[in-house]
Amino acid sequence: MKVEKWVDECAELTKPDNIYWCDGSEEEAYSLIKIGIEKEKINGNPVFYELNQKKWPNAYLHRSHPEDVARTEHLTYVCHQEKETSGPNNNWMDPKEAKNMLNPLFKGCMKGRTMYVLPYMMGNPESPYSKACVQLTDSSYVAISKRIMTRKGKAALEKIGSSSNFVKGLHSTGDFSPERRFIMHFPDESLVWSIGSGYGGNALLGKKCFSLRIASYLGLKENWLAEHMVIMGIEDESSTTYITAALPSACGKTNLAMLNPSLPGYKISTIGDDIAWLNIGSDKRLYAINPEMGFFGVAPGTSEKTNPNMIQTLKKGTFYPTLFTNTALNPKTNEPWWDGLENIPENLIDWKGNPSSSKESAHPNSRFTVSITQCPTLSPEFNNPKGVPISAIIFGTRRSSVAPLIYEAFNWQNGIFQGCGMASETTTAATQKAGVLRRDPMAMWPFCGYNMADYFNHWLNMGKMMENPPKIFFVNWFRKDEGGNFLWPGFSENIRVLKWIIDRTKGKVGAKETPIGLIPDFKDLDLRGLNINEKGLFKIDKDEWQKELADIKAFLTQFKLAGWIEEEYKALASRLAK
Ligand code: SAT
Ligand code: MN
Repeated sequence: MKVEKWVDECAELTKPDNIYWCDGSEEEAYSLIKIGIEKEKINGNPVFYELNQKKWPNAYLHRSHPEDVARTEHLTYVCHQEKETSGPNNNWMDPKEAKNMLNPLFKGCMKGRTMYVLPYMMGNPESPYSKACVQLTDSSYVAISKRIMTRKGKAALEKIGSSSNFVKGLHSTGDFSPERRFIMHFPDESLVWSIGSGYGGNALLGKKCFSLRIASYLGLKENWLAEHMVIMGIEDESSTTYITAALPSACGKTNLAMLNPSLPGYKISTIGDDIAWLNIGSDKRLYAINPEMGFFGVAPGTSEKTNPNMIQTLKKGTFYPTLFTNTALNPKTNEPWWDGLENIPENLIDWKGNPSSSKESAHPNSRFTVSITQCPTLSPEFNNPKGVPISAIIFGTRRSSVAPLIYEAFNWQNGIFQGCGMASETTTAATQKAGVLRRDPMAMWPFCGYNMADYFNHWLNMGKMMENPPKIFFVNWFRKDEGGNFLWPGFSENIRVLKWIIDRTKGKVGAKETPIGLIPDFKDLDLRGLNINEKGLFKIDKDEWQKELADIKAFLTQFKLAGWIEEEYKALASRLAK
């Protein structure tokens, strides 16, 4: 269906007062901000507040509806024709039934409001891997966020032309009620319907909904991968090595993507902090592009110390606005505040708009939305249509015990198997209890748009299609000692771990074999100047790992698994039994 016809149909259903086609221009961004400041309301309050423009140029504060602060995984559905195709990892509803259920919610939901038509590209329009999309929304916050996070504007419409080949997203904030909130994916139609939330992952439909859930399914059919990954370059004295790293939400991907190396002689370049599309090039190597144009990162903990490059990015101020969502506000200076910035001011306004003096006055999942073009470490390869060649893949978890700081898989198949069983402690990025261990294969549990049993095989097959598949590594920055203190300093010191990874990809250093994989010889891991308990960081506790084995088994048995997974499982069990 052509764009205009689809827009008309959606307008017929939702009945907006006006329809506004966005062109992605600078003036348009200002006029949308103005609408958000002066006209549109959420819960009776303005959508945007202007912040101190001297200190935070072009920055605005947004307070969400208080019940709309994170992804809602229990209200997110992937509606393939068959339940089996969605798998045990997704909520499922028959597509017809889903539309019948949502139709009454969308009916007339934009009365008295404006429908913004947002044409946008995921990826450089010049890239064979990019995709053209159109999102409809009744939220100025979403319209502006998409300008920051995607390549919004005419290029997408030009790309689409008169074809019906584009990704469709219909979004309304509805009445914000979690009772009437649904994020519904229809992969067969490359279509998303989302209602009841304005939160990033629920409402910016180019992000998790398309670039991961729907794109992962396209990837299965077209031999590529859509992954929840950082893409970065690490330059040493001889060359730049590109890697990707998958970590669950709110586990430090943004900090990693632009880390400030503590070791001399290293330089980081940033390509992406959340999503990687991985394709096999004509030379049979793996290449990564970041389909996004911005960062949607967690504010609390972001500081001069943990991520100076992000503070610079946020303060740069160009014609892209910068949004702060649900941070606290220092009313005296009209600046955003969260734990991590300079000392706590005497008086604060918390994320809900109430006076506060607490360190927790920003919501733990409060976020910034900022253009990647403002990042001082942005890679010159960011716009390369081919992407960058990947030498190593990292799977990272947040675990206070069990998982060592770093280890390397024995080979591709072994690495994919261990990726399938990986687990991480939950965070506030989704409305769930935080700190609970859950299995999160490749950090994709909430984002894989089809049956994960098929996803595991797809990963294996991708390896077979490459000539020299990247080496696979596992990291855990979050291990703690008996006293509950982190064993690893993290942040800029993570370069020490990345250095080992690069040295391994270049064949410069050996490794020690353990039952779970290869760990560094301590002489090869540069820990100079740190006071580190290596034994604690690398301990592989037999009892803990026996329990881990049982947990992995219990998790994997919900899938119909191919033989290679069982083989790898048995081999791991027997190595651990020795
Ligand atoms: O889902 S978001 O993209 O809003 C943030 C995250 O959970 O990774
Ligand atoms: Mn994410």
